[in-house]
Amino acid sequence: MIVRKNQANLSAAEKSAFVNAVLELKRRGVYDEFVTLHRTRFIQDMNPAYVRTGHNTPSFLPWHRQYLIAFERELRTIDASVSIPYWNWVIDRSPTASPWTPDLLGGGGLGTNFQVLDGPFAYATGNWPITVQIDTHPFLRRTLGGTYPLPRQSDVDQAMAATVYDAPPWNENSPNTFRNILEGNWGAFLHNQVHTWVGGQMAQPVSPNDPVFWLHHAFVDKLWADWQQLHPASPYLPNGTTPDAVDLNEAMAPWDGPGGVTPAQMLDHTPYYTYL
Ligand code: CU1
Ligand code: CU1
Repeated sequence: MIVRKNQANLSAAEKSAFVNAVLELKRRGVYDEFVTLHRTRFIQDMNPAYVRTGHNTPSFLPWHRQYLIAFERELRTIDASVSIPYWNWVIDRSPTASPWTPDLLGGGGLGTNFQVLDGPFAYATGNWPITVQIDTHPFLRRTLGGTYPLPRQSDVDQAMAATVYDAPPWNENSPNTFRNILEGNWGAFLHNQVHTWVGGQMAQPVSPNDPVFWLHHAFVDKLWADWQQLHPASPYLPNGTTPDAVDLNEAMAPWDGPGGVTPAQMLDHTPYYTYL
């Protein structure tokens, strides 16, 4: 059974196992395939010619759940002891404490380019060139702290108090729905705000270039699981044949070929992993 742990509680051996598996996927080119997949998805999600599947849409949560499961599977082909840790940004708010330490993700960016200079993902190590880009910086960048603070418990509570999963118009304007509050478009500013707080590549469609992406989304995913427990009678919506949104039993691009992945298949995470 795969158990995802709080990054703040990882042992030195668990940290290095995670880091080493990530670096090996990068070396093999697999990591950048994941970055490309996310960039393509994000750009298509912003293009009205496509049905949104990953962002500003109900399937934001199941889409990223499947994306993390696929990435975790790859990590475990390198080291079967590894799982994706989660970063509880409500509690672990310091830009100079874990996960921003040299034994895990390295620290914030420095200088006019906000280049990350320490830890396993610093450019000088030669192990972490940014090759899937939006801008032309070949190195990992972070502007930890940004303009707005990380979300607080009261923000999370606002999402947890929502009683419906999602509602028309099924996008960034859906009023007071769990998905839209957690995604960060309504009321409290949660998931999106964390991307902005980290800054650099994390604030771009190529956000998985920063390995904190996985830790951030594992926590977002955990909050979804927590909300499901609190609201067992509130189903995934929409569940019909809604245009411009992925319904419960429709497959989510790019996993919409044979054996495609639907939100219905993603509602229960426990066959895949649990949270500690
Ligand atoms: Cu995303
Ligand atoms: Cu995200």
